[in-house]
Amino acid sequence: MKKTVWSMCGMCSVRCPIKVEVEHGEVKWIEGNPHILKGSLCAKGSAGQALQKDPERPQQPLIRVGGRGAGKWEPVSWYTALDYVAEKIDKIRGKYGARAIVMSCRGGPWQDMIKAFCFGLGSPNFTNHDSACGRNVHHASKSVYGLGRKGFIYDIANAKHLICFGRNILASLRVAEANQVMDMLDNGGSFTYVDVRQTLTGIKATRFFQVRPGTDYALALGMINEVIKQEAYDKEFIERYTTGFDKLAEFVEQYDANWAAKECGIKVKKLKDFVTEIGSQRPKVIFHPGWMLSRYKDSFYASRCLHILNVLMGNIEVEGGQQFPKTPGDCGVKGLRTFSSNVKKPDEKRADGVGWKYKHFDAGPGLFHLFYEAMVTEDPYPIKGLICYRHDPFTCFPDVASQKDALDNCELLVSIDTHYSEFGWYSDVILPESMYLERETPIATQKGPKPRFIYRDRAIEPRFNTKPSWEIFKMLADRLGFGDVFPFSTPEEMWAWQLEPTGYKIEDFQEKGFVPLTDKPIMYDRDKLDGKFKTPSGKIEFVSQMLEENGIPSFKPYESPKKPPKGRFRLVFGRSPVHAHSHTINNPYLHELMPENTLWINKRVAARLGIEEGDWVDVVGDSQIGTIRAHLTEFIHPEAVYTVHGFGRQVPLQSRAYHAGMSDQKLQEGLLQMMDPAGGGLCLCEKFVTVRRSPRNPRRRVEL
Ligand SMILES: Nc1nc2c(c(=O)[nH]1)N[C@H]1C(S)=C(S)[C@@H](COP(=O)(O)OP(=O)(O)OC[C@H]3O[C@@H](n4cnc5c(=O)[nH]c(N)nc54)[C@H](O)[C@@H]3O)O[C@H]1N2
Ligand SMILES: Nc1nc2c(c(=O)[nH]1)N[C@H]1C(S)=C(S)[C@@H](COP(=O)(O)OP(=O)(O)OC[C@H]3O[C@@H](n4cnc5c(=O)[nH]c(N)nc54)[C@H](O)[C@@H]3O)O[C@H]1N2
Ligand code: SF4
Ligand SMILES: [Mo]
Repeated sequence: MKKTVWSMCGMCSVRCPIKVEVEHGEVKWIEGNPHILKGSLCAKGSAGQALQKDPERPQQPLIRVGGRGAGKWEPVSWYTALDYVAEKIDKIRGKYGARAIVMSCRGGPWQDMIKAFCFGLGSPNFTNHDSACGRNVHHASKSVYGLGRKGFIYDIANAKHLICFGRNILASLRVAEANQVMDMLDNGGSFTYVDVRQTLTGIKATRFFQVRPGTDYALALGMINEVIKQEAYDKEFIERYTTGFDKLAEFVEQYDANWAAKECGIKVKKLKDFVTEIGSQRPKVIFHPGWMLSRYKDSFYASRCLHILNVLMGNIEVEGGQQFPKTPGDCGVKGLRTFSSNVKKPDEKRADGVGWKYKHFDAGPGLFHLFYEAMVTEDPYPIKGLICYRHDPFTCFPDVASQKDALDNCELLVSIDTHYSEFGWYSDVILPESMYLERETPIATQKGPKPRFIYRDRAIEPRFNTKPSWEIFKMLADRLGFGDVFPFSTPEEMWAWQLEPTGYKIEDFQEKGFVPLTDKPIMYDRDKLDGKFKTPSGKIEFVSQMLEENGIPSFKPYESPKKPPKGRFRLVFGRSPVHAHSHTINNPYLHELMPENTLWINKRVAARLGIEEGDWVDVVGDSQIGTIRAHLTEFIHPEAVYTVHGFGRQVPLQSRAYHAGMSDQKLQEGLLQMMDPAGGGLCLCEKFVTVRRSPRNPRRRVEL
């Protein structure tokens, strides 16, 4: 029997809408939802079938029987596993209070369910991965607009100029966004790319600045200076909607284009020409503020400057600029019922200090890495349990050895995952979730110019003894006495409960896989944006009241990044278009496309070290060593070496990924608490490593 099922891809965190063709209970074809993505899908999305067929994933609940990380597991039934977890939670709750449990997830459209579980349990400590991802960009955005990172969408397809600072938008991709960039280029748009190395994105760009690592802030300051000097900004918009322009102009006075070009190692004429060009193209100019600019000590300020450059372009609520994401409310439709509306947020201080010790940070998911401190010091109170849903702290956060030391103070570690994560392998219980083709999920709202409700239906039955997350959380909540937070027992009941205020029914999703809430894109009147900016003054704040009140300067004097000592390099990293972080490394198809990572090193530097293309090299941190093949190129700054994140996995049951390539996060020793105090992001690029030819026997995969 053939059927078409509407779903959402689960191979990375973008969750592209997909159409799945199923025949006799088997997935035959996956493509992007034709109504939204015109069929496009990326390589990872196409490899969903391989994941579904792969037996190298947890096949039933597992309880640890040996020491943590020893890999001795007892396969158990769902009832036994859930009873075990509930009993442990209950014991911790009785002894230390529910706040001793931290719930973490990977963010995204369904995090509300996990948040509701956390609050229902009585713990305020809901968190996610973001201090290793977009927190600096998010907080920078809040300081300028009072709105977070997702406070705007970018109308790239209609832009005249897109500028990306280390936002490798065609490799670290979202399908819809990559398509928009290509449309913009086809329409004759300009594209400026800034990186320490050449990339898939850089080679499509119309202008490429290869900068010295860690100098983005200098470049952005130089750009602001030159924009003001050339009067290339939107005076009317600045006058109408912003505060603090004079202070900004005064601050950037010292950072002119000549200075910036020298600091970054680029040509000043190229920089000045760039500013002249955007001056003639504004307001259809978009500075991408970065997705994961949380890498250097001043990335918060670099991102803040990129937000400011957008404002100077006057690009808000215009075609080809930044637009407010429209909500169901803008279409006259009531929003979905949320799970967290069913529970009261516990009235307790968070153990990561966010909201009381760190008042300038968004209390939402807080900052995960700060819980490790609380685990060790028991300040402000003990943390004894960690439940990670769709999150692998050992690949997400640096310095795995320090994380393990902190976690050893916990009495319960649970991984709810579709794969064996590195954290899962170390934890006490693995609760295997059905992979995305084998499960349904709650309905989600996708905001945008044309908001919609969208859902994921089950395409095929689970191959193994796994369950969807909504059922896992429901069953756990039942055991812990707050099952009423999830008042449903089937997906149909869940969807009906969510949709109840909206007036829609699940049948309305049948035709296209989603419910469009409007036919035409919605734009606000650009002359009536008052009330849209959520800063204390209601204006766009170049001088941020929120920062200043918390003793953090709105403008930080520039400090040049340290040069690595002789023989050492700054370790930088990024993504491959065919892998999603670490969890696709073992995927049979994607492993074939990219079985291991390499170390990019500048050709001239490599020659001095006697390293040739393909040689094994040791990359030495403090105590950790990674061994990897060298890739020699002229297209990387000589101060940096680069690798793709996610490799060097140590789960023996993942035969393809096991010790293939090198892990960057293990080398990032000492960075777990190196947080940008202004932005909250971890400074992941502030690590110097030594590189040398490796004596390793190439036939051996692991040195035992
Ligand atoms: N050194 C270094 N550190 C980094 C980065 C880097 O480049 N270098 N990148 C940073 C960034 S940008 C991010 S976003 C984080 C990402 O950090 P992680 O949280 O590690 O993100 P993922 O690898 O996407 O996925 C986490 C887990 O979710 C599981 N998973 C995947 N699909 C599902 C599913 O459908 N259900 C369930 N239950 N689980 C699922 C995966 O198997 C994986 O174990 O890492 C950050 N940390
Ligand atoms: N295929 C694929 N796509 C993904 C993901 C994935 O895992 N796989 N993950 C998604 C996630 S969670 C995120 S956060 C985004 C991240 O998307 P991006 O923010 O685009 O992140 P990266 O791929 O890590 O690219 C970082 C780039 O920064 C460069 N860089 C290093 N130092 C500097 C510097 O000093 N200045 C500048 N200008 N550049 C520098 C690196 O060389 C690298 O090319 O990608 C998303 N998309
Ligand atoms: S970007 Fe690729 S892997 Fe990610 S959700 Fe979309 S199709 Fe899937
Ligand atoms: Mo990320």
